[in-house]
Amino acid sequence: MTTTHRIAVIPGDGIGKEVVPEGLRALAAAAKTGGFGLDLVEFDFASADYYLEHGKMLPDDWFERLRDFDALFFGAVGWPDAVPDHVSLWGSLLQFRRRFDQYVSLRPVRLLPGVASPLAGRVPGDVDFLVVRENTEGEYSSIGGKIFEGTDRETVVQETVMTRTGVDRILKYAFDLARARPRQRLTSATKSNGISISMPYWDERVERVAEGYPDVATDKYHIDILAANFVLHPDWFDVVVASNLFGDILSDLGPACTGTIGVAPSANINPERTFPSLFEPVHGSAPDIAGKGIANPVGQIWCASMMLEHLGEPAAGAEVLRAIEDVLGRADAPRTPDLGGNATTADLGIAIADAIR
Ligand code: GGG
Repeated sequence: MTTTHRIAVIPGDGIGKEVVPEGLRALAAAAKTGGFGLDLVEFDFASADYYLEHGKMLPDDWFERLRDFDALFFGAVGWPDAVPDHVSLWGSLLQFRRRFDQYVSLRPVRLLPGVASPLAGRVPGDVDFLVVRENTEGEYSSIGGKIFEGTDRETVVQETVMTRTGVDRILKYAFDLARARPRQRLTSATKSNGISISMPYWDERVERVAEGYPDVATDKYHIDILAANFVLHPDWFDVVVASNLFGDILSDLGPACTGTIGVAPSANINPERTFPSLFEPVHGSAPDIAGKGIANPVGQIWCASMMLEHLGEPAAGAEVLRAIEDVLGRADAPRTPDLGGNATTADLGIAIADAIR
């Protein structure tokens, strides 16, 4: 009997609406050759258009409507001309991550063939690591407030939240990943010299959890020098675990070092599979290039690969990634402007879908 995967498709804003169709094109090709079915249902919420019509980013029953899908395939959110950024993010993506307990944000950083990297002399294979970002707490809290607004004494406070459960579970996920990889290295991002309560606590939990993984070589760097080392020595890293904010920054910096953030995927994972996981490119809605049809679809297509692996279709997932590498490695590949060419989003998306066997 053919397995059919039920996927909720949420294009969102800006270039999300342009790259999601290319991700779906690759998924359809992978389903055809892989012999499985896809039941796709598209939703218009989590977008500025929806907000302008309804005064909110999501319908009241979004949780019930999405919870029984096998996965969520998401584009990008944010359209600052229409919705303040913190309203669009907190009103959509952060709700999904929290209510569906997608506490792992997994973000691969890899030098791809045919993608010119600013890292002189490095070739594919030299840079291949994973950023594991804590995804439900940390610096992304809405706890805090303002007092004396509009006066000279105006004061703003916002809390960071680290729970033992939240910190330990992301660390264990990262250590398990590191243990399963050939290099068995884990790097922790900290800033315990300046952030004097939450970050020493993070370090303490890293040390405690590491006791259960004597086979994994563990080190830590303050976030400032770690960012510098992403640029100077990206080949040092294997699995990098970070709090919500540090992980967000590092997972944009990593792909930028490998040439373009346009190729970077991410998986927001609920490891227990109680709820659906969500797959979205690292990039945002990119209002500066939206509507021009020139966005790089590779990040979204790579998300399709990660989603297939998560859905129990590892061969199909690997085939989608192979097709990406095959096409980008060709001298005559269609290249979007961020890759140094003048191809359209669809040109590149079609070439990759056609390469899926
Ligand atoms: N596809 C990713 C996206 O829409 N990102 C918008 C954004 O601002 N994300 C911040 C975050 O990932 O926490």
